[in-house]
Amino acid sequence: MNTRVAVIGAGPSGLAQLRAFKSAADKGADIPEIVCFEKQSDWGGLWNYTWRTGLDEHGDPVHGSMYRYLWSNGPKECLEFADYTFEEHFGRPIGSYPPRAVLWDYIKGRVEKSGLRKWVRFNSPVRMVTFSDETKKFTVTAHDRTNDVTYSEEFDNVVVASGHFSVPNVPYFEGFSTFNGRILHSHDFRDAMEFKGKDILIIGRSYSAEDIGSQCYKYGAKSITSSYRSKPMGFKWPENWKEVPLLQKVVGKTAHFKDGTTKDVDAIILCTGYLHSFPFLTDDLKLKTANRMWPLDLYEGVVWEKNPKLSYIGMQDQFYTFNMFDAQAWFARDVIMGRIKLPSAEAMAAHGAKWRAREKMLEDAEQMIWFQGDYTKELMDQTDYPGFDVEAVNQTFMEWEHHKAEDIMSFRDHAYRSLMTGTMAPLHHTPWLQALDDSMESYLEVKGVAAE
Ligand code: FAD
Ligand code: NA0
Repeated sequence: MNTRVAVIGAGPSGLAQLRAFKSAADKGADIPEIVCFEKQSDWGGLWNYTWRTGLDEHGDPVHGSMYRYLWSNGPKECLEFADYTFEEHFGRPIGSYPPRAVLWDYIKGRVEKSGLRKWVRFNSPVRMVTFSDETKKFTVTAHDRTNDVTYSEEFDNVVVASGHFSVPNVPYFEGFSTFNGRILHSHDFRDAMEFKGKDILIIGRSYSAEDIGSQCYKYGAKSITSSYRSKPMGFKWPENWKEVPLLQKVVGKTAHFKDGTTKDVDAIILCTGYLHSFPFLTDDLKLKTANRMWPLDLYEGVVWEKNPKLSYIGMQDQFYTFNMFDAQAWFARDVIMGRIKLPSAEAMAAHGAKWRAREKMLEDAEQMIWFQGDYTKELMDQTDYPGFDVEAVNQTFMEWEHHKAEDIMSFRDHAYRSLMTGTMAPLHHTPWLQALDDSMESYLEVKGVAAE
């Protein structure tokens, strides 16, 4: 094909896009030339851990939001690639809640096997993307950080896969500027050991709040107070963890809450979510949305309706992750290659409006999971992505939810069956609360024998 496609970002979403094109090529299709621009020096997106906070080695904002000791927050069976299983990668079944390093290895394994590294330009943040109505082409301007050269190239299509859990949403509370302790956003949280023996205040009630609080508990924080805006998380917390209504102000080290209670704290961790941010896109190309299940203006959650030569992968709030990104990438590929014909602009908008109407009716996490499962299935039905049993994945998510409700500190001690291979995962050798080493070597250790 005499066309060029730019993919922005080599995280799970961008790599899904590369794999989608490679899979078509492997089946004999004539594919476009693919150039993937990646800001970091390696691939894997958030799963590529960095100790840095603030600015990276080049002075650009650090992308990474992941921290040490992070273990998957959902069963790996729910995110497994349909075309590259955990068993294929590790050569045997492994536990259901792998730590970050293990998942990073898995993500990399698929693209390394496919020989896709040559498609990626590392250390290359995209600075600007414009579209010409005249030539119907995009101009992508990137910064080659290795040689410190900024250059522009033309592309027929652009796929934005730059993630949306990187630019922190940082609210202000009265007294922050005179607080006698540390205030940080979860984006800058790296090591729970820092908070050993400390009284911690967490603002927020979602996954970062739950998991960073749990980390701090696990690694010896003296107390955890989590402060919610809308409603409590409602898990059965350990005795030194209290949920309180929203913070009103801090005076010195004392936090004051909406119910009139107070607590002296050493550090405040803002687990207040992230902003969708695309500083490299002009307004006509820019997705503007909160973190939600159905952002508008994307046909099938993927194609930019105002200019279908542009696609976005992974922009939804996520229960489904890696295999949903795959389903999206296969869809984007087939639109780009002309295999899927898009309906009229009106029909695309009406289709999105229908999903949005259903999204508005969603009342809890379980309904959101079924919603996202149906969406993923709708995408898979339109391409040759090797489909999987979405209903069975949903059921696994349901079990996960129930295990969390039973005991938030031990839900990771359960194991589930692969919906791709049918194999039951083994129970991990050490309960999560006692497993302080999050290395891949430790996780893959079998009965005291180190993995090769
Ligand atoms: P990212 O992983 O963010 O990757 C985006 C890539 O784009 C990065 O490599 C970045 O460097 C690059 N990029 C950004 N801007 C530019 C630019 N201008 N030019 C070039 N490159 C650029 N999901 C799960 O399934 N299980 C989990 O346990 C889990 N844990 C999580 C924990 C945390 C703390 C966070 C924040 C998220 C977690 N997630 C988890 C969700 C996560 O969003 C997905 O797993 C996944 O990383 C999303 O992939 P992505 O490629 O869309 O985005
Ligand atoms: P996340 O928890 O970072 O997960 C991102 C939260 O912020 C909501 O609870 C919201 O409250 C709260 N909030 C926002 N503004 C606020 C304000 N002004 N005052 C008080 N509270 C405020 O972000 P969100 O968007 O889910 O929640 C924002 C992603 O990271 C998720 O995909 C998650 O899966 C992933 N993650 C995974 C892990 C692990 O796997 C760990 C951390 C994060 P409200 O009241 O609106 O709900 C281990």
